[in-house]
Amino acid sequence: MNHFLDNSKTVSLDSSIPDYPVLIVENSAGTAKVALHGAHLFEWKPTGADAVIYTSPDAIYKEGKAIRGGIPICWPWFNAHPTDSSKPSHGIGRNRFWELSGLQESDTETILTLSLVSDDVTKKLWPYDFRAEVSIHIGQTLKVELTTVNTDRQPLQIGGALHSYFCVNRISDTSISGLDSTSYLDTVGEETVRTQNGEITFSGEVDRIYTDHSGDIFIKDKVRTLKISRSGSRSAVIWNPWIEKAKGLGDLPDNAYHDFVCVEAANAREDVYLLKPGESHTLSTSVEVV
Ligand code: TA6
Repeated sequence: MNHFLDNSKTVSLDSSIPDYPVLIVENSAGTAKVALHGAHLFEWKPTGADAVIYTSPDAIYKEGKAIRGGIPICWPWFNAHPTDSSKPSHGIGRNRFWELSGLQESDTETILTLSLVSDDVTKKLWPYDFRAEVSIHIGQTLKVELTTVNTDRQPLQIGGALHSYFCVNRISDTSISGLDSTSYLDTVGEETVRTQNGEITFSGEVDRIYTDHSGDIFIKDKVRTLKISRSGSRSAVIWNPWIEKAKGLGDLPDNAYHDFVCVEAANAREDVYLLKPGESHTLSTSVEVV
């Protein structure tokens, strides 16, 4: 990894957390932090703006536990494994160390590429050969691309989500637009298919999978508007845990539900991809302050 960093002008290595390397990115467009663990971006602050990406002050930074916040790489399945509930929720990618495999940089943008290749550990959880790459573009816009290459001799199914946590000044003053008239699966309580009417507002737990949608989504609070775009995705997840669920998360302060909302570029439920040997799929999300 170090040979990428030896002459870098915008990326440095923070080794202050034992056995948990973090890349610090600083360029003219802003600053960011990316843990090699989970290829997990957990801070992004554009120059002249407040932080866009939320991370819990109680987040845990250790192997095998996803940081609460940032953009967790939920891969190669979303939420529970489709057929085996003993497998980790949200897949294997967010709980493994990835390798820094590429770095491109200019004054205004830094592009980090991190890779994960199948090994004995991954095969115990997901019996396929693969190469996965996360490219993180830190500039005026933040873009994260997750590419899966099927290096196996059999087809494999890819699902997942870029589980992005966004800062809001207060969830009860926040609305989300861009999903009007879109069908969604409401997973709070008994799963129910509903249709979105107007903007999404928050007065309780929200945990929804919007389907057959690929347009831009906007998060508006009293301070600013964030524009979220996606590609390789026809499902989007909107989540806020609200009071009771927040209390049940040990790595999130009880009242922190006020401070974030998740808008996730997903390949959830039926929105999955069957890759033949040699085929690849890229799921991406980008966010900018508008
Ligand atoms: O994306 C929404 C969701 O699936 C919620 O149901 C909730 O479980 C959230 O992800 C967080 O999951 P995690 O495993 O990171 O606690």
